Amino acid sequence: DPSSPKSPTSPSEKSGSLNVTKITEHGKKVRKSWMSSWAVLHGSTLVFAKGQGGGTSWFGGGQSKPEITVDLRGGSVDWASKDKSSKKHVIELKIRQGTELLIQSDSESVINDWLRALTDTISTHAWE
Ligand code: I3S
Repeated sequence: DPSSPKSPTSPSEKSGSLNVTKITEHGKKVRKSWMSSWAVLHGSTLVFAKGQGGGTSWFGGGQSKPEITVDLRGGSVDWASKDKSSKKHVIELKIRQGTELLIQSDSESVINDWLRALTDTISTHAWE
């Protein structure tokens, strides 16, 4: 749609391996369940699909949902405070409807790139 205010060179197209868990749903704290996932950012939609990439075995993940889809519009993202997780390189993503996720990678450059992409995406879609 050429009349769309969205730039065709939007930064919000990205994919890669990330670890993810919900920590809050509908404003209520939920039990952490880290999931090794393949994350795909497309427009303002971010999808975490289970079981592709990562390959680390320390997540358990037996009770994980196979997929998490989030709408980033109106959300916020920043580094997670230390009390949210003992892991390194953790991002906290707050989205609509009282949902909070933690996103983690063992790679500092990977997580830096994701923080930049998510920050850019949220500001790009701020007026929708
Ligand atoms: O915030 P918590 O409760 O320390 O999070 C840990 C738990 O989710 C733990 O699972 P159990 O529900 O079996 O205790 C996970 O194995 C840990 O990874 C969680 O802590 P980290 O610091 O890794 O996010």
